[in-house]
Amino acid sequence: MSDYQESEMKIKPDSMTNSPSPLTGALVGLVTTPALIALFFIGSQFAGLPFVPFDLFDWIARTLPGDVVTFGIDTMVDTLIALGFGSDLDSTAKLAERTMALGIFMLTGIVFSTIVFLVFNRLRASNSYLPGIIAGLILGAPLMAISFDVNIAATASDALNLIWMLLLFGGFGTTVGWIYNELRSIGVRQQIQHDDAAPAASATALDRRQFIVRVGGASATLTVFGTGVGTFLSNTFSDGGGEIPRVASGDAAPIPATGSGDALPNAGDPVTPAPGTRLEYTPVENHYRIDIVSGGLPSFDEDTYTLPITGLVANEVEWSLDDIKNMPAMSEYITMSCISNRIAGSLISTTKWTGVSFQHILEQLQPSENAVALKITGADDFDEFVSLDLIRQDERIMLTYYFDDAPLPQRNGYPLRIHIPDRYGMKQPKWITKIEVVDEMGDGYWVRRGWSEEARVNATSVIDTVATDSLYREDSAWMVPVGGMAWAGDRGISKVEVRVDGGDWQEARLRTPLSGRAWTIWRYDWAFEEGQHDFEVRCYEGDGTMQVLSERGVRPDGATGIHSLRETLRQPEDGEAQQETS
Ligand SMILES: Nc1nc2c(c(=O)[nH]1)N[C@H]1C(S)=C(S)[C@@H](COP(=O)(O)O)O[C@H]1N2
Ligand SMILES: [Mo]
Repeated sequence: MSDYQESEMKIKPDSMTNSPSPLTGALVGLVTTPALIALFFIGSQFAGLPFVPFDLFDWIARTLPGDVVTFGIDTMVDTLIALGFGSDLDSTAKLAERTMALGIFMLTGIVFSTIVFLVFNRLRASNSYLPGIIAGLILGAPLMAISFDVNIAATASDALNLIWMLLLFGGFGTTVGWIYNELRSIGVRQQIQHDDAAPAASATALDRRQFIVRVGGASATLTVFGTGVGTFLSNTFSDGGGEIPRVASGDAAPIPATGSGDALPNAGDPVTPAPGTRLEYTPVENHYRIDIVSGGLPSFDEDTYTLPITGLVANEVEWSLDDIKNMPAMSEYITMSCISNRIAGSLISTTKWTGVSFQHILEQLQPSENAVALKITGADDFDEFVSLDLIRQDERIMLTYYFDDAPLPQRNGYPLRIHIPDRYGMKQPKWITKIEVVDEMGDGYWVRRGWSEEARVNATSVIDTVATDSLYREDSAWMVPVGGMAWAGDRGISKVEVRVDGGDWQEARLRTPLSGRAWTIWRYDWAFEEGQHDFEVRCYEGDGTMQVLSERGVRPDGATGIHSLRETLRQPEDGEAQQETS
């Protein structure tokens, strides 16, 4: 017998107790998973490969009851805003989803590594790579299935996606297995060097700690590098939009026009927006975006895209984009809002929509007697139902292909989306891939998750600005322009009122809206006194109905309540004031 064999026999019982603990396994998961995420990120940015952390989150969000999901997201949004990470709800909501997605994936990696350590200790796994690879593939199998199920963004081929995921998960398992083996062999080496168990244990702990620190350092380097490279390669994770674009103070603003250069219909209106009011016509790249897609966007080819309309009709069709654009077109200036938009939130925008009336489409389909609704499905499996009765009553419901005189931006639903007047965005699928004519109304994606069935928009009014940098003098009084918007879907706005410090309600001036389906910009110039003041606003719908004043959160029927702002006003020294007049 050699010395080595002798000592191995001797240390065997001790090395059992000296195996790396499951807690060490958790730590290893904590330091290695970021590198795995970074590699997925590089792959998604560089080669259109799937970003599995988002796929996993999408899948969980779809599988869990909606209440749980929205509660989670709402809580996260509140937290992020409280921590000062977001003022703008649109991007904050996305940030919240992504943070959660990465958190869940981190947890998955940590749990995985913990289990690997537990199981390897039990099995007294051999010093080879094989157990690690197998463990990685066991982790990868369900995640790969999920990714194939939900991912609509990966542009690489299925074969490539599969190979990439096998590589990364296999590699991850191998790495964790290798680290386990290294840590155990540190323990064994220490045992050989010291006969006395106690000092050996502490030396082992020290050496192991150093080793994990080194692994962590390598992983951190890879993560930082990977994230940097990925971000450099593409900015597809950015939502555009963000801050609400506003009317500048001072210099005369350029007169806005649509994408094809047409002047807006109210260009000559004498009521001009107060400086700081949101732009009446949202630049299309600033249009808000909300959807269930947390990774890359669905993409389609202009030439090969077709829309199948099937089911209870005399004529099933499969139209190309050209077929649809050759039908009689209609355009309108339209304000759309998300039902999750809080009072004065940024999930509301206005642009010019162009498309074809669903009445015209129905004529061509010839629905059967028993046909009741359209089931419209998007590329992300988001779906909603529209009743045929509603379409027959309202020729404005349209299959939309243009925003701002140009094909829909990818983020806003290219190539096709539906417009339904007076409804929140949740009723209006983007990225339409198919339409089925069915004999029953059903609940759409968010309705199944507890949100409003009707999703009719609530009247809302918002103070965008108390223009403290655009004070001016009128006769002997100092004036401050106050302004914002009011909106009540297609019901219109007949009156907006402002009050200051709880005084009497005063009528604001209204700018002619871009259309009967667009928000109304209002303005109220107030002769102020120095000091701190509270401003409030309320509006009336076209038929004189006052907006709901009581405060209510967004779920399930959309927010209501009064918007208020507190501002401190100070008279400028003579000569300091802007030459602003209304
Ligand atoms: N395919 C699809 N369509 C969708 C959604 C979605 O998640 N997937 N979200 C809806 C919601 S909740 C809103 S508010 C609007 C937002 O449209 P926008 O992103 O163009 O502003 O899209 C609607 N259509
Ligand atoms: Mo929405």
